[in-house]
Amino acid sequence: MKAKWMTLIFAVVLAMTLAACGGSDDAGTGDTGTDTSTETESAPPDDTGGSSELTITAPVDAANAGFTETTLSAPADTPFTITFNNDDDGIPHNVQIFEGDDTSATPVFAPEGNALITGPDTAVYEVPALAAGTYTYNCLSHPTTMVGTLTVG
Ligand SMILES: [Cu+2]
Repeated sequence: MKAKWMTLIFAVVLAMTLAACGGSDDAGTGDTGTDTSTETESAPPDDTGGSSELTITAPVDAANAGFTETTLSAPADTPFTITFNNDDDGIPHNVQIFEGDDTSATPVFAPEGNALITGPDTAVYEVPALAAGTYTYNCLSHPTTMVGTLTVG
């Protein structure tokens, strides 16, 4: 009998704890109004300078739909990674990067051996440091439809 009570009390305390953590929007739990700094969500890095861990996704029908991300930014003079998610079942894609918008030039980054990955699959590309500027990225197999702009700065 005592054990059952303990279990019940524990369950109630647990439920209250979870409820307390759950939402910041339901007032009336007796908290004082001084809402100083309840939840400081880890802010994602904003556009200034860009992230050194980029993600590019090829969705289903990417050959027509293009990449999910068509504009990205990365820090200048700093190596960064691109996690490339190919969600396009059975279709090979990749990501290569060109300086400016001349995609007929030699890419400043291309996967080793110009490798394509067939979805569903993920590749992590290690991109060397790039100088500040505007770059274009595309897919080797679908260079006109799968294209985006990378701002490095
Ligand atoms: Cu492609």
